[in-house]
Amino acid sequence: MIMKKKIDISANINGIKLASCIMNASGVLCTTEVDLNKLIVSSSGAVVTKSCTLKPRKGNLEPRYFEWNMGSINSMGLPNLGIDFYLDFLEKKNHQKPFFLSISGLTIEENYILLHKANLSSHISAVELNLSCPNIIGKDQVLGYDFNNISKILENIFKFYKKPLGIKLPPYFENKHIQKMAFILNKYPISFVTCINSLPNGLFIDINKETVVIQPKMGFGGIGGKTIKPFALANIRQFYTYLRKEIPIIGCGGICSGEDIFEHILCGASAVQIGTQFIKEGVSIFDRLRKELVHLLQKKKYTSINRFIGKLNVF
Ligand code: OXC
Repeated sequence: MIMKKKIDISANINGIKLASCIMNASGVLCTTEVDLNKLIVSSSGAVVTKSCTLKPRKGNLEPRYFEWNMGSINSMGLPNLGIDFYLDFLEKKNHQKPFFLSISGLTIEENYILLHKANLSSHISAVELNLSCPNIIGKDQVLGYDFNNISKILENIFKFYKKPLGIKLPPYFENKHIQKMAFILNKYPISFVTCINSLPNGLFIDINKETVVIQPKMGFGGIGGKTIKPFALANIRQFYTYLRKEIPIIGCGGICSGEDIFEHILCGASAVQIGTQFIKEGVSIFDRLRKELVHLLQKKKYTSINRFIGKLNVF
């Protein structure tokens, strides 16, 4: 009988141990108690919450999400139950899985208040600070593009915030922007970087009706899914090059298969998040992707994902 070697797909995000490197992306089926309970019992390696604000929010008008075979467009507008709901949920819930509280204050001051609250919780593994929501009506600037302010914000945060902090970034399209952002992040005790959020301000059109497909912001919204994988890979690769090696990257964008996960890791991701494809398939996706990744590693004779993180070859 041929004994198959155990394949290790666990991840260690600065001391936060995930049994599987595959988890949900913030925003996807992680808003309500029902959603979170399903994630807890699923085979995802961690639970990430919907980005929360201080007060509960209904979000933008519907229709606000649309998907086609190659991707998705959304302008959800941060519908969430408010930070107290997520902190209370955790307080009551006895479970072992790493839990990432995603926050996205509507102002910088609101982010500070949210972080003060998160600081008091002994149940969260880390905060993922979302600097990249593209869909807030009346706010044109995605914080992650505001290079002048980020340093000051992080400086203020680390004066009082003592728990692990990850930063969720928007996609960048110029090497110099990634270099600049990495230079800023390298100065702070960041626990991880998640890249990328959806590609902001895309437009999808229904050719029969000759209309846009979502209502908010005249149809403009964040693009996710298969279509954005090359941009996710490029951002991961460049951040892997420029970030301090102590800052792991969580890859997000366009993952539909075990092979896609392999590509993210090869570019430099230590773990991955699933967005659009998780909406399509539900929690069973974590099992499918885990199996596909393990199968691929067996074929390639890798015993652990640690063997090839960032080991992409170039000509
Ligand atoms: N990214 C976010 O950060 N937030 C949501 N959409 C998105 O693409 C949202 O709530 O609009």
